[in-house]
Amino acid sequence: MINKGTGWDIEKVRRDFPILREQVYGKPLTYLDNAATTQKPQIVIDTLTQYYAKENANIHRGIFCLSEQATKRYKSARHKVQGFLHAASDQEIIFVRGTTEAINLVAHCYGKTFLKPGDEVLIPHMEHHSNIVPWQILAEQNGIKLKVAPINDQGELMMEEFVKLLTDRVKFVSVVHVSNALGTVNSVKEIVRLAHAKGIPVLVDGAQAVAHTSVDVQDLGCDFYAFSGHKLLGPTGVGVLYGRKELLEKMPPYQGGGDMIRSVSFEKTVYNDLPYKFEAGTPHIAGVIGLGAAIDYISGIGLDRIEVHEQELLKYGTKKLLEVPGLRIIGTAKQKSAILSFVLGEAHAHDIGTILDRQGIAIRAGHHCAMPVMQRFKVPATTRASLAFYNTVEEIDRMVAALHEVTEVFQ
Ligand code: 7TS
Repeated sequence: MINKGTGWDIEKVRRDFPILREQVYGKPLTYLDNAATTQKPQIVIDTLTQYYAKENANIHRGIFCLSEQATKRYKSARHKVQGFLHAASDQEIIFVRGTTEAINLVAHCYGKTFLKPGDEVLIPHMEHHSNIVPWQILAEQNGIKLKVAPINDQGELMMEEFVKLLTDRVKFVSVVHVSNALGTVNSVKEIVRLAHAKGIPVLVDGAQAVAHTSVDVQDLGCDFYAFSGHKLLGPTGVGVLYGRKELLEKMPPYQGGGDMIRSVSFEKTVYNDLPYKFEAGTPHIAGVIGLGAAIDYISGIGLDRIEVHEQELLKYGTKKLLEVPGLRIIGTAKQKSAILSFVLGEAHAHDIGTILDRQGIAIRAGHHCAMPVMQRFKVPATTRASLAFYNTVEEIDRMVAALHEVTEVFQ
């Protein structure tokens, strides 16, 4: 069926994802846990298989054909990421294991070098643990202070409070683009503008953004941007840290080893140029090439169309969920991505998850690695459906019907 808003045939799109044809307990798989990880299109799976079956060689070192080819493909993937993020240079694209490693890299290399005891790092209350704990480790080791900007009952960052907290002691701001627990889309451009007016660098955690909206790091103006390949239809174990060249050049390396050096002697080691300075050792070559294929695929579908489709699903899903007796949505920001977090009467999220699982419906139950968000909303956990462009209205109907059954069980 052709969707009027997006002009695409959803069934055709779904055929690109072999796992969507799978059954669970004899029921069609209804995959609604895309914030945890997205499914992979056939072209990404084929790219990985092809690489290992026909092209496998280490990069940057062999003078033989396969190694040169692998090096070329690795480089080409970096170029694709540069285009995807609209970065000024591919030297600003560092391949890492994922968002978590990217943030840890910045906390370690930038934080340990440029932040002094008493300096403050400001984050919103809605952050994933991976944008909290690295700063707490830095606080323990370097004596910096972590400051938290409050969120309102809709799950939006309270901008007036944020501005008040942005004092002269704040030397770094780290903020999620899209909250994985609430779906809130932060006004990142405005946050960057406010911080930069005071000379404060900003890191953006883009883990939940890149597969759902188009990102232009130069337009946002941010200094660092982090994301994971596996949440963007790509393989696990690979991700990206974008960093402004000027800052990356000033930062010391993250890890030492092969590839990150130009020359080594026991007296003096000279580090390599960007981006290699931050890529010690053999990288996840297949993963990077697979991520390149994922970027080609998603760009072919078009993030503008993806956004239209997902916003339609969000609107529909919100309306249908609110028809379930006793259901309360946690996270009702005006600017919201297609994430539906909710609590349902007295039913525990894990029980809901188990009941839905028996119907082949994969959703997440728990704190979503955002325990402070649960504390803010005074709930132990939420049930969360997180949507992707290959999800359908029928899948939402299936989930909602199962939730009606849950309410009957718990009455
Ligand atoms: N930041 C955000 C906003 C996230 O949602 C996640 C993962 C991460 C960072 C960490 O990404 P990783 O790839 O390095 O692990 N979020 C989730 C989730 O919502 N459910 O499972 C993982």
